[in-house]
Amino acid sequence: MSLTFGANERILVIGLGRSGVASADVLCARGATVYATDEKPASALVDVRAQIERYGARFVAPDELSALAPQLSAAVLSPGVPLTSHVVRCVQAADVPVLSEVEVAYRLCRAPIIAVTGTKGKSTTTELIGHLLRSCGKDVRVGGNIGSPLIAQVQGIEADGYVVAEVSSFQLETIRAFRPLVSVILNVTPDHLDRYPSMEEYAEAKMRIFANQGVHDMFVGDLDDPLLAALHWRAGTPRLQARQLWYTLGEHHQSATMFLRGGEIIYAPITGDPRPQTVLARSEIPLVGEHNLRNTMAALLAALALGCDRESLRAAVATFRPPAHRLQPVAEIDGVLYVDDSKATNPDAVLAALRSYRRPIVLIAGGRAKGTAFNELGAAIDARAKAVVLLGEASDEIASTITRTPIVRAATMPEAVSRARELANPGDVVLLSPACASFDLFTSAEDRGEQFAAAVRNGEARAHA
Ligand code: UMA
Repeated sequence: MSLTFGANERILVIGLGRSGVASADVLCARGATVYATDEKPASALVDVRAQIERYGARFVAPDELSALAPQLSAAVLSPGVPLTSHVVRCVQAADVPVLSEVEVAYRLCRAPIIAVTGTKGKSTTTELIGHLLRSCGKDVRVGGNIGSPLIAQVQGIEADGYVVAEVSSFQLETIRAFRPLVSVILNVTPDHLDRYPSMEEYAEAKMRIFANQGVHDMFVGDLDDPLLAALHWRAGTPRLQARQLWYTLGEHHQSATMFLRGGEIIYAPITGDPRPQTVLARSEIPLVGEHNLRNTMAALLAALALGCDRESLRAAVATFRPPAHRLQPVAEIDGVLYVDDSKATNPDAVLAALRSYRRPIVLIAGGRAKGTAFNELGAAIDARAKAVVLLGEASDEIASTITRTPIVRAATMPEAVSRARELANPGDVVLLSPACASFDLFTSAEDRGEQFAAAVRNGEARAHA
Protein backbone atom coordinates (compact mmCIF):
# COMPACT_ATOMS: atom_id res chain seq x y z
CA MET A 1 0.00 0.00 0.00
CA SER A 2 1.49 3.35 -0.95
CA LEU A 3 2.01 5.92 1.77
CA THR A 4 0.04 9.19 1.78
CA PHE A 5 1.61 10.68 4.95
CA GLY A 6 -1.90 11.65 6.03
CA ALA A 7 -4.74 10.41 8.24
CA ASN A 8 -4.70 6.71 9.19
CA GLU A 9 -0.91 6.57 9.05
CA ARG A 10 1.41 6.45 12.04
CA ILE A 11 4.72 8.05 11.25
CA LEU A 12 7.82 8.15 13.45
CA VAL A 13 10.18 11.09 13.00
CA ILE A 14 13.76 10.16 13.95
CA GLY A 15 15.94 13.07 15.11
CA LEU A 16 14.60 16.39 16.36
CA GLY A 17 16.86 18.94 14.73
CA ARG A 18 15.68 21.23 11.93
CA SER A 19 14.74 18.36 9.63
CA GLY A 20 12.79 16.39 12.27
CA VAL A 21 10.91 19.39 13.65
CA ALA A 22 9.84 20.45 10.14
CA SER A 23 8.77 16.86 9.36
CA ALA A 24 6.69 16.67 12.54
CA ASP A 25 5.04 20.00 11.68
CA VAL A 26 4.16 19.08 8.09
CA LEU A 27 3.02 15.52 8.89
CA CYS A 28 0.81 16.64 11.81
CA ALA A 29 -0.77 19.28 9.55
CA ARG A 30 -1.53 16.51 7.04
CA GLY A 31 -3.46 14.60 9.70
CA ALA A 32 -0.99 11.77 10.29
CA THR A 33 -0.45 10.38 13.78
CA VAL A 34 3.09 11.53 14.44
CA TYR A 35 5.62 10.22 16.95
CA ALA A 36 9.11 11.59 17.32
CA THR A 37 12.26 10.34 18.96
CA ASP A 38 15.77 11.63 19.62
CA GLU A 39 18.77 10.20 21.44
CA LYS A 40 19.76 13.39 23.23
CA PRO A 41 19.37 13.39 27.03
CA ALA A 42 15.80 14.27 28.08
CA SER A 43 17.00 17.51 29.71
CA ALA A 44 18.25 18.77 26.33
CA LEU A 45 14.92 18.04 24.64
CA VAL A 46 12.52 20.03 26.83
CA ASP A 47 11.97 22.92 24.38
CA VAL A 48 11.80 20.84 21.24
CA ARG A 49 9.38 18.40 22.88
CA ALA A 50 7.10 21.29 23.78
CA GLN A 51 7.32 22.54 20.21
CA ILE A 52 6.37 19.25 18.52
CA GLU A 53 3.65 18.63 21.09
CA ARG A 54 2.11 21.95 20.07
CA TYR A 55 1.96 20.56 16.51
CA GLY A 56 0.20 17.45 17.84
CA ALA A 57 3.14 14.99 17.76
CA ARG A 58 4.06 12.71 20.68
CA PHE A 59 7.61 12.21 21.93
CA VAL A 60 8.73 8.60 22.37
CA ALA A 61 11.98 7.83 24.20
CA PRO A 62 14.38 5.56 22.24
CA ASP A 63 13.92 2.72 24.76
CA GLU A 64 10.13 2.74 24.21
CA LEU A 65 10.42 2.28 20.45
CA SER A 66 10.41 -1.48 20.19
CA ALA A 67 6.86 -1.57 21.61
CA LEU A 68 5.67 1.14 19.17
CA ALA A 69 7.52 -0.04 16.04
CA PRO A 70 5.07 -2.77 14.90
CA GLN A 71 2.25 -0.17 14.73
CA LEU A 72 4.17 2.27 12.50
CA SER A 73 3.46 2.92 8.80
CA ALA A 74 6.85 4.53 8.13
CA ALA A 75 9.75 6.40 9.73
CA VAL A 76 11.20 9.69 8.49
CA LEU A 77 14.92 9.93 9.10
CA SER A 78 16.88 13.10 9.82
CA PRO A 79 20.09 13.23 7.76
CA GLY A 80 22.40 13.37 10.78
CA VAL A 81 21.16 10.02 12.11
CA PRO A 82 23.15 7.18 10.50
CA LEU A 83 21.45 4.02 9.28
CA THR A 84 23.57 2.10 11.77
CA SER A 85 21.98 3.85 14.76
CA HIS A 86 20.12 1.57 17.12
CA VAL A 87 16.92 3.61 16.73
CA VAL A 88 16.90 2.93 12.98
CA ARG A 89 17.72 -0.74 13.51
CA CYS A 90 14.89 -1.03 16.01
CA VAL A 91 12.24 0.20 13.54
CA GLN A 92 13.75 -1.70 10.61
CA ALA A 93 13.55 -4.89 12.68
CA ALA A 94 9.76 -4.41 12.63
CA ASP A 95 9.84 -4.07 8.79
CA VAL A 96 8.96 -0.38 8.94
CA PRO A 97 10.19 1.55 5.85
CA VAL A 98 12.75 4.21 6.81
CA LEU A 99 12.69 7.15 4.39
CA SER A 100 14.80 10.26 4.33
CA GLU A 101 13.05 13.58 4.83
CA VAL A 102 13.88 14.54 1.22
CA GLU A 103 12.14 11.38 -0.01
CA VAL A 104 8.98 12.37 1.85
CA ALA A 105 9.33 15.95 0.57
CA TYR A 106 9.62 14.62 -2.99
CA ARG A 107 6.46 12.54 -2.61
CA LEU A 108 4.55 15.57 -1.30
CA CYS A 109 5.90 18.00 -3.93
CA ARG A 110 3.82 19.00 -6.96
CA ALA A 111 6.59 20.93 -8.72
CA PRO A 112 9.62 19.47 -10.50
CA ILE A 113 12.79 19.28 -8.41
CA ILE A 114 16.26 20.40 -9.41
CA ALA A 115 18.60 18.56 -7.03
CA VAL A 116 22.19 19.59 -6.44
CA THR A 117 24.88 17.57 -4.72
CA GLY A 118 28.69 17.54 -4.59
CA THR A 119 31.39 17.72 -1.96
CA LYS A 120 31.79 21.47 -2.32
CA GLY A 121 29.86 24.27 -3.98
CA LYS A 122 26.39 22.80 -3.31
CA SER A 123 24.90 25.75 -1.49
CA THR A 124 26.25 28.41 -3.83
CA THR A 125 25.05 26.49 -6.88
CA THR A 126 21.66 25.76 -5.32
CA GLU A 127 21.15 29.45 -4.48
CA LEU A 128 22.37 30.49 -7.91
CA ILE A 129 19.98 28.12 -9.72
CA GLY A 130 17.15 29.50 -7.58
CA HIS A 131 18.19 33.06 -8.46
CA LEU A 132 18.47 32.27 -12.19
CA LEU A 133 15.07 30.57 -12.36
CA ARG A 134 13.42 33.41 -10.45
CA SER A 135 14.92 35.93 -12.83
CA CYS A 136 13.28 33.97 -15.65
CA GLY A 137 9.89 34.52 -14.02
CA LYS A 138 9.41 31.16 -12.27
CA ASP A 139 7.96 30.55 -8.81
CA VAL A 140 10.92 28.96 -7.02
CA ARG A 141 11.58 27.49 -3.58
CA VAL A 142 15.08 26.68 -2.35
CA GLY A 143 15.80 24.25 0.49
CA GLY A 144 17.36 21.02 1.73
CA ASN A 145 20.86 20.62 3.15
CA ILE A 146 21.35 24.36 2.64
CA GLY A 147 19.53 24.84 5.96
CA SER A 148 15.81 25.09 5.31
CA PRO A 149 14.34 21.55 5.39
CA LEU A 150 12.99 20.52 1.99
CA ILE A 151 9.75 19.19 3.47
CA ALA A 152 8.88 22.74 4.61
CA GLN A 153 9.69 24.23 1.21
CA VAL A 154 7.52 21.93 -0.91
CA GLN A 155 4.31 22.94 0.85
CA GLY A 156 1.95 24.89 -1.42
CA ILE A 157 4.15 25.11 -4.51
CA GLU A 158 2.24 24.59 -7.75
CA ALA A 159 3.18 22.25 -10.59
CA ASP A 160 4.44 25.12 -12.77
CA GLY A 161 7.00 26.24 -10.16
CA TYR A 162 10.35 24.71 -9.31
CA VAL A 163 11.97 23.43 -6.12
CA VAL A 164 15.75 23.69 -6.02
CA ALA A 165 17.09 21.22 -3.46
CA GLU A 166 20.58 20.96 -2.05
CA VAL A 167 20.91 17.27 -1.17
CA SER A 168 23.69 15.67 0.85
CA SER A 169 24.97 12.11 0.68
CA PHE A 170 23.29 11.59 4.07
CA GLN A 171 19.91 12.54 2.65
CA LEU A 172 20.40 10.41 -0.46
CA GLU A 173 21.15 7.23 1.53
CA THR A 174 17.46 6.64 2.26
CA ILE A 175 15.70 7.84 -0.88
CA ARG A 176 13.56 5.33 -2.78
CA ALA A 177 11.57 7.07 -5.52
CA PHE A 178 13.23 10.55 -5.33
CA ARG A 179 13.47 11.59 -8.97
CA PRO A 180 14.63 15.10 -9.79
CA LEU A 181 13.89 16.54 -13.23
CA VAL A 182 17.45 17.87 -13.21
CA SER A 183 20.19 16.33 -11.09
CA VAL A 184 23.51 18.12 -10.64
CA ILE A 185 26.72 16.60 -9.25
CA LEU A 186 29.42 19.23 -8.92
CA ASN A 187 32.35 17.10 -7.73
CA VAL A 188 33.08 14.11 -5.51
CA THR A 189 36.16 14.34 -3.29
CA PRO A 190 36.82 12.94 0.22
CA ASP A 191 34.47 14.07 3.00
CA HIS A 192 32.43 12.49 5.81
CA LEU A 193 34.81 9.54 6.12
CA ASP A 194 33.77 9.38 9.77
CA ARG A 195 30.35 8.14 8.51
CA TYR A 196 31.32 6.13 5.42
CA PRO A 197 33.65 3.12 5.54
CA SER A 198 35.28 4.18 2.23
CA MET A 199 35.39 6.89 -0.41
CA GLU A 200 33.54 4.49 -2.77
CA GLU A 201 30.58 4.28 -0.41
CA TYR A 202 30.48 8.06 -0.02
CA ALA A 203 30.58 8.46 -3.83
CA GLU A 204 27.86 5.83 -4.29
CA ALA A 205 25.59 7.70 -1.87
CA LYS A 206 25.99 10.83 -4.02
CA MET A 207 25.34 8.89 -7.26
CA ARG A 208 21.93 7.89 -5.93
CA ILE A 209 20.80 11.38 -6.98
CA PHE A 210 20.22 10.11 -10.55
CA ALA A 211 19.24 6.50 -9.71
CA ASN A 212 15.53 7.03 -10.52
CA GLN A 213 15.96 9.46 -13.42
CA GLY A 214 14.62 8.48 -16.85
CA VAL A 215 15.33 9.53 -20.42
CA HIS A 216 13.24 12.71 -20.11
CA ASP A 217 15.21 13.91 -17.09
CA MET A 218 18.56 15.71 -17.19
CA PHE A 219 21.90 15.29 -15.49
CA VAL A 220 24.48 18.08 -15.16
CA GLY A 221 28.08 17.18 -14.26
CA ASP A 222 31.68 18.42 -14.30
CA LEU A 223 33.61 16.59 -17.01
CA ASP A 224 36.90 17.49 -15.33
CA ASP A 225 36.08 15.47 -12.20
CA PRO A 226 37.49 11.96 -12.86
CA LEU A 227 34.83 10.16 -10.81
CA LEU A 228 32.07 11.96 -12.70
CA ALA A 229 33.71 11.72 -16.15
CA ALA A 230 33.46 7.92 -15.82
CA LEU A 231 29.67 8.44 -16.12
CA HIS A 232 29.99 10.13 -19.55
CA TRP A 233 28.23 8.24 -22.34
CA ARG A 234 31.53 8.03 -24.21
CA ALA A 235 33.02 5.99 -21.35
CA GLY A 236 30.71 3.15 -22.42
CA THR A 237 29.48 2.28 -18.91
CA PRO A 238 25.85 3.38 -19.04
CA ARG A 239 24.69 4.16 -15.51
CA LEU A 240 22.86 7.33 -16.41
CA GLN A 241 19.43 7.17 -18.02
CA ALA A 242 19.05 10.95 -18.01
CA ARG A 243 20.22 13.27 -20.80
CA GLN A 244 23.78 14.29 -20.01
CA LEU A 245 24.83 17.93 -19.89
CA TRP A 246 28.54 18.31 -19.16
CA TYR A 247 30.65 21.38 -18.52
CA THR A 248 34.43 21.61 -18.70
CA LEU A 249 37.28 24.07 -18.33
CA GLY A 250 39.48 21.62 -20.28
CA GLU A 251 39.97 20.98 -23.98
CA HIS A 252 37.35 18.27 -24.58
CA HIS A 253 34.80 20.72 -25.95
CA GLN A 254 33.17 18.13 -28.20
CA SER A 255 32.23 16.00 -25.15
CA ALA A 256 30.68 18.93 -23.29
CA THR A 257 27.55 21.09 -23.52
CA MET A 258 29.28 24.09 -21.95
CA PHE A 259 32.92 25.15 -22.10
CA LEU A 260 35.24 28.13 -21.89
CA ARG A 261 36.70 29.69 -25.06
CA GLY A 262 38.69 32.91 -25.07
CA GLY A 263 37.29 34.03 -21.72
CA GLU A 264 33.69 33.37 -22.79
CA ILE A 265 31.29 30.71 -21.56
CA ILE A 266 29.96 28.85 -24.58
CA TYR A 267 26.78 26.74 -24.68
CA ALA A 268 26.49 24.01 -27.31
CA PRO A 269 22.85 22.84 -27.07
CA ILE A 270 22.17 19.12 -27.40
CA THR A 271 18.72 19.75 -28.85
CA GLY A 272 17.55 22.35 -31.39
CA ASP A 273 20.14 24.53 -33.11
CA PRO A 274 23.44 22.92 -32.10
CA ARG A 275 25.63 25.91 -33.01
CA PRO A 276 27.71 27.07 -30.03
CA GLN A 277 26.38 30.29 -28.46
CA THR A 278 28.10 32.69 -26.08
CA VAL A 279 26.24 33.00 -22.78
CA LEU A 280 28.46 35.54 -21.03
CA ALA A 281 32.09 36.47 -20.43
CA ARG A 282 33.89 34.98 -17.46
CA SER A 283 34.62 38.54 -16.29
CA GLU A 284 30.89 39.15 -15.81
CA ILE A 285 30.69 36.57 -12.99
CA PRO A 286 30.86 38.33 -9.62
CA LEU A 287 31.88 35.20 -7.66
CA VAL A 288 35.60 34.67 -7.09
CA GLY A 289 37.63 31.53 -7.86
CA GLU A 290 37.75 28.80 -10.49
CA HIS A 291 35.43 26.62 -8.40
CA ASN A 292 32.79 29.35 -8.64
CA LEU A 293 33.25 29.49 -12.41
CA ARG A 294 32.40 25.78 -12.43
CA ASN A 295 29.44 26.32 -10.06
CA THR A 296 28.16 29.06 -12.38
CA MET A 297 28.46 26.79 -15.43
CA ALA A 298 26.51 24.04 -13.62
CA ALA A 299 23.77 26.50 -12.66
CA LEU A 300 23.59 27.95 -16.18
CA LEU A 301 23.26 24.49 -17.72
CA ALA A 302 20.43 23.61 -15.32
CA ALA A 303 18.60 26.86 -16.10
CA LEU A 304 19.14 26.57 -19.87
CA ALA A 305 17.90 22.96 -19.74
CA LEU A 306 14.69 24.28 -18.16
CA GLY A 307 14.17 26.77 -20.99
CA CYS A 308 15.55 30.03 -19.56
CA ASP A 309 16.85 32.43 -22.21
CA ARG A 310 20.50 33.42 -22.40
CA GLU A 311 19.97 37.18 -22.08
CA SER A 312 17.98 36.87 -18.82
CA LEU A 313 20.57 34.47 -17.43
CA ARG A 314 23.43 36.76 -18.30
CA ALA A 315 21.81 39.65 -16.43
CA ALA A 316 20.90 37.42 -13.48
CA VAL A 317 24.43 36.02 -13.01
CA ALA A 318 25.75 39.57 -12.68
CA THR A 319 23.34 40.38 -9.83
CA PHE A 320 23.95 37.21 -7.78
CA ARG A 321 25.61 37.63 -4.40
CA PRO A 322 27.38 34.72 -2.64
CA PRO A 323 25.52 33.09 0.24
CA ALA A 324 26.65 33.82 3.80
CA HIS A 325 29.75 32.07 5.17
CA ARG A 326 31.05 31.06 1.73
CA LEU A 327 33.97 33.21 0.72
CA GLN A 328 31.91 36.10 2.06
CA PRO A 329 33.87 39.34 2.42
CA VAL A 330 33.22 40.65 5.94
CA ALA A 331 35.29 43.84 6.03
CA GLU A 332 38.36 45.53 4.62
CA ILE A 333 40.27 47.11 7.52
CA ASP A 334 43.57 48.91 7.14
CA GLY A 335 44.04 47.30 3.72
CA VAL A 336 43.40 43.75 5.01
CA LEU A 337 40.42 41.88 3.57
CA TYR A 338 38.61 39.60 6.08
CA VAL A 339 36.74 36.70 4.45
CA ASP A 340 34.29 34.31 6.12
CA ASP A 341 34.34 30.85 4.52
CA SER A 342 33.11 29.06 7.65
CA LYS A 343 31.05 26.60 5.59
CA ALA A 344 34.26 25.17 4.10
CA THR A 345 34.01 22.14 6.36
CA ASN A 346 36.23 19.77 4.35
CA PRO A 347 39.84 20.08 3.10
CA ASP A 348 38.81 20.30 -0.53
CA ALA A 349 36.67 23.37 0.04
CA VAL A 350 39.71 25.05 1.64
CA LEU A 351 41.91 24.15 -1.34
CA ALA A 352 39.37 25.96 -3.54
CA ALA A 353 39.39 28.95 -1.18
CA LEU A 354 43.20 29.11 -1.13
CA ARG A 355 43.19 29.12 -4.94
CA SER A 356 40.71 31.99 -5.04
CA TYR A 357 43.03 34.83 -3.99
CA ARG A 358 46.22 36.09 -5.57
CA ARG A 359 47.06 38.23 -2.51
CA PRO A 360 48.93 36.74 0.50
CA ILE A 361 46.67 34.70 2.80
CA VAL A 362 46.61 34.37 6.58
CA LEU A 363 44.45 31.29 7.04
CA ILE A 364 42.37 30.51 10.13
CA ALA A 365 41.57 26.76 10.12
CA GLY A 366 40.69 23.84 12.39
CA GLY A 367 37.70 22.44 14.25
CA ARG A 368 36.33 18.91 14.55
CA ALA A 369 37.86 16.51 11.99
CA LYS A 370 35.56 14.34 9.87
CA GLY A 371 37.93 11.46 9.08
CA THR A 372 39.46 13.04 5.97
CA ALA A 373 43.24 13.27 5.44
CA PHE A 374 44.82 16.72 5.75
CA ASN A 375 48.03 15.96 3.76
CA GLU A 376 46.96 17.73 0.58
CA LEU A 377 45.69 20.64 2.66
CA GLY A 378 49.05 20.93 4.44
CA ALA A 379 50.86 21.06 1.09
CA ALA A 380 48.43 23.72 -0.20
CA ILE A 381 48.89 25.80 2.95
CA ASP A 382 52.67 25.61 2.44
CA ALA A 383 52.24 26.66 -1.19
CA ARG A 384 49.73 29.47 -0.73
CA ALA A 385 49.41 30.75 2.85
CA LYS A 386 51.90 33.13 4.51
CA ALA A 387 50.75 32.01 7.98
CA VAL A 388 48.10 29.83 9.57
CA VAL A 389 46.20 30.24 12.82
CA LEU A 390 44.91 26.91 14.12
CA LEU A 391 41.85 26.64 16.33
CA GLY A 392 40.00 23.62 17.74
CA GLU A 393 40.37 19.86 18.14
CA ALA A 394 42.06 19.04 14.83
CA SER A 395 44.86 21.62 15.29
CA ASP A 396 47.62 19.05 15.96
CA GLU A 397 46.54 16.85 13.06
CA ILE A 398 46.57 19.79 10.63
CA ALA A 399 49.83 21.16 12.06
CA SER A 400 51.56 17.80 11.46
CA THR A 401 50.95 18.15 7.69
CA ILE A 402 52.43 21.68 7.41
CA THR A 403 56.18 21.84 6.89
CA ARG A 404 57.05 25.48 6.12
CA THR A 405 54.25 27.87 6.92
CA PRO A 406 54.45 29.59 10.33
CA ILE A 407 51.77 28.21 12.69
CA VAL A 408 50.10 30.10 15.53
CA ARG A 409 47.61 28.50 17.93
CA ALA A 410 44.48 30.11 19.35
CA ALA A 411 41.91 28.92 21.88
CA THR A 412 38.96 31.10 20.86
CA MET A 413 37.73 32.88 17.74
CA PRO A 414 38.51 36.40 19.08
CA GLU A 415 42.06 35.22 19.83
CA ALA A 416 42.37 33.65 16.35
CA VAL A 417 41.25 36.88 14.67
CA SER A 418 43.56 38.95 16.83
CA ARG A 419 46.59 36.71 15.99
CA ALA A 420 45.66 36.80 12.28
CA ARG A 421 45.44 40.61 12.38
CA GLU A 422 48.97 40.79 13.83
CA LEU A 423 50.29 38.54 11.04
CA ALA A 424 48.56 40.36 8.15
CA ASN A 425 49.94 43.33 6.21
CA PRO A 426 47.98 45.77 4.03
CA GLY A 427 47.04 43.90 0.82
CA ASP A 428 46.66 40.52 2.59
CA VAL A 429 43.56 38.38 3.11
CA VAL A 430 42.60 36.94 6.49
CA LEU A 431 40.62 33.88 5.46
CA LEU A 432 38.51 31.80 7.86
CA SER A 433 38.26 28.49 5.97
CA PRO A 434 38.34 25.74 8.60
CA ALA A 435 38.39 22.36 6.71
CA CYS A 436 36.52 20.90 9.69
CA ALA A 437 33.11 20.73 11.33
CA SER A 438 32.36 23.42 13.90
CA PHE A 439 30.86 21.44 16.76
CA ASP A 440 33.93 21.42 19.03
CA LEU A 441 33.72 25.16 19.82
CA PHE A 442 30.56 26.44 18.10
CA THR A 443 26.93 25.43 17.70
CA SER A 444 27.12 25.42 13.88
CA ALA A 445 29.17 26.63 10.93
CA GLU A 446 26.94 29.73 10.86
CA ASP A 447 27.70 30.45 14.52
CA ARG A 448 31.44 30.10 13.80
CA GLY A 449 31.18 32.55 10.87
CA GLU A 450 29.18 35.03 12.93
CA GLN A 451 31.70 34.87 15.79
CA PHE A 452 34.45 35.51 13.22
CA ALA A 453 32.65 38.56 11.82
CA ALA A 454 31.96 39.88 15.33
CA ALA A 455 35.63 39.48 16.30
CA VAL A 456 36.68 41.30 13.11
CA ARG A 457 34.32 44.21 13.86
CA ASN A 458 35.32 44.38 17.56
CA GLY A 459 38.97 44.45 16.57
CA GLU A 460 38.28 47.30 14.17
CA ALA A 461 36.39 49.25 16.84
CA ARG A 462 39.28 48.83 19.32
CA ALA A 463 41.97 49.67 16.76
CA HIS A 464 40.22 52.88 15.72
CA ALA A 465 38.95 53.92 19.17
N1 UMA B 1 20.41 12.42 16.56
C1 UMA B 1 20.01 11.22 17.12
N2 UMA B 1 20.79 10.12 16.89
C2 UMA B 1 21.92 10.15 16.11
C3 UMA B 1 22.31 11.39 15.53
C4 UMA B 1 21.52 12.51 15.79
O1 UMA B 1 19.00 11.15 17.82
O2 UMA B 1 22.57 9.12 15.93
C5 UMA B 1 19.60 13.61 16.81
C6 UMA B 1 20.36 14.69 17.54
O3 UMA B 1 20.30 14.51 18.94
C7 UMA B 1 19.69 15.97 17.08
C8 UMA B 1 19.10 15.60 15.74
O4 UMA B 1 19.22 14.19 15.57
O5 UMA B 1 18.66 16.40 17.94
C9 UMA B 1 19.91 16.32 14.67
O6 UMA B 1 19.54 15.93 13.41
P1 UMA B 1 20.48 16.32 12.16
O7 UMA B 1 21.90 16.06 12.51
O8 UMA B 1 19.94 15.66 10.96
O9 UMA B 1 20.38 17.91 12.12
P2 UMA B 1 19.28 18.91 11.54
O10 UMA B 1 19.28 20.11 12.40
O11 UMA B 1 17.99 18.23 11.31
O12 UMA B 1 19.97 19.34 10.17
C10 UMA B 1 19.84 18.54 9.01
C11 UMA B 1 21.20 18.55 8.28
N3 UMA B 1 22.22 18.01 9.17
C12 UMA B 1 23.06 17.02 8.78
O13 UMA B 1 23.02 16.51 7.70
C13 UMA B 1 24.08 16.56 9.79
C14 UMA B 1 21.56 19.97 7.90
O14 UMA B 1 22.76 19.94 7.12
C15 UMA B 1 20.44 20.57 7.05
O15 UMA B 1 20.74 21.93 6.78
C16 UMA B 1 19.11 20.47 7.82
O16 UMA B 1 18.85 19.10 8.16
C17 UMA B 1 17.92 20.97 6.99
O17 UMA B 1 17.75 20.23 5.81
C18 UMA B 1 23.92 20.47 7.79
C19 UMA B 1 25.13 19.58 7.52
O18 UMA B 1 26.09 19.64 8.28
C20 UMA B 1 24.26 21.85 7.24
N4 UMA B 1 25.11 18.78 6.45
C21 UMA B 1 26.25 17.99 6.06
C22 UMA B 1 27.21 18.80 5.21
O19 UMA B 1 26.77 19.78 4.57
O20 UMA B 1 28.41 18.44 5.15
C23 UMA B 1 25.79 16.77 5.25
